[in-house]
Amino acid sequence: MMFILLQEKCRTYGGYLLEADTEEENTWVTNDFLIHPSGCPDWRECSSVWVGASDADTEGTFTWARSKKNLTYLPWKDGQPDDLRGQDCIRIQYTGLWLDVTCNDVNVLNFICEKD
Ligand SMILES: [Ca+2]
Ligand SMILES: [Ca+2]
Repeated sequence: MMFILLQEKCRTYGGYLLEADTEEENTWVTNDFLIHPSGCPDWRECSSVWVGASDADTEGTFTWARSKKNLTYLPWKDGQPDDLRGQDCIRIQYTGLWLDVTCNDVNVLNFICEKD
């Protein structure tokens, strides 16, 4: 599963998958790493990024993969999360707003690892 794979990758780097837990961090990620899909050669690598959280354990309650604590900062796009076909993972869009997405999505490769 893509989500599990990315978490493992971050662990091998001695870190963990992005925990954008404040507006400041979310804005930084959005402004520095994401652009509109029309502006990059490969939209899969520029317009959204994975977040290290999911609602796989309890539908509708998103928790950090690392600490299992509930997310308090959740800047969802209008109409999200919609759990479409069982979406349990999150990606930040170039707008800074979040979408719930399928954890198996292999089309989007962009991810950021954090380190304490
Ligand atoms: Ca869900
Ligand atoms: Ca969704």
